Amino acid sequence: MFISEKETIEFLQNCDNIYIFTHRSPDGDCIGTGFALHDFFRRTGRRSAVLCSDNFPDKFKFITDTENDSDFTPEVFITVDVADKKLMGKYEKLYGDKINLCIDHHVSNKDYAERTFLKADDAAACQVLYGLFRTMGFELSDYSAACIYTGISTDTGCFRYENANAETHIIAGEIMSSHNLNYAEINRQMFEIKSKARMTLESNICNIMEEYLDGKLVIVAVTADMVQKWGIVSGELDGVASITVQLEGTEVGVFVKEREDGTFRCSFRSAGSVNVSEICQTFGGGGHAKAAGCTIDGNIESAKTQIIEAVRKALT
Ligand SMILES: [Mn+2]
Repeated sequence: MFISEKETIEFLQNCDNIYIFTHRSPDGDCIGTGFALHDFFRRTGRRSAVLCSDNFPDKFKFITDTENDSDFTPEVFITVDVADKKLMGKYEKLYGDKINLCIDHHVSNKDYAERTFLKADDAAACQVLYGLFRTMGFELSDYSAACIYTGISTDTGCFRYENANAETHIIAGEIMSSHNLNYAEINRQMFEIKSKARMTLESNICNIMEEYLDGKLVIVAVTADMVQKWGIVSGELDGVASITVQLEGTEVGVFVKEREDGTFRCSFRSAGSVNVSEICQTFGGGGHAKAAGCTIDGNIESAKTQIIEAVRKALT
């Protein structure tokens, strides 16, 4: 059930012993929201822990290197930036049907939780959480300011995407003016620093780029064999999807990655007017108009054929 800001604040102010879940393949937004919420609970005398199906990538250490409370029996379950309980990964089975509150900004949110606070116009779940804190009059710590800023910056591609609207910039400005925040260093860590392995990976990615539909569609498909041959470890492919729409003339880019279970994780990006969330929904996924994802079964060739057909339809 979708609930109001007031109801959400009441809930947040009155719960205790909380598990906060991010989505699998965690990004800056779910990590930032999860830990900023954890910081809120901690500073208001409650116990909570942030849980994720996958490990947090090293570059978020400045956020994730904080103590989770332990030794408590969870009573309340909250998801952040999780549009679909499937995205809870290994935690879905145990907790997927028990979520008391979901805080999200995905228009495709499945309304799987008991209560959902959704602001689909917000650029990031971190922006949603910031709005709640602001209404509550809760003052961020420097730490949670860094969490929130990181989530907003990463979900907007460093304030470059269309979702970075005036309100998003105003919020970033508020955070910057009232906190000791090393935003330049955060953005350098998030967007510029690359390992040698990453540089090599990006050149490999460019080499396997395939163009379809007169160059309007680019597919980059990384199979399990390539993952092994290139020595890719978890998290290293984050952000690769955006490379698929960098080539001149591309309208839709799809980054396909074979998972260990043989299914394909497909990340769609749109550089033009195609709504890739709609395409992904036909495959049981979802997301945003310009960035969305889904899972496709079968073999790599049939996955590509399905993608090409779906994009061809969307382009006409
Ligand atoms: Mn997000």
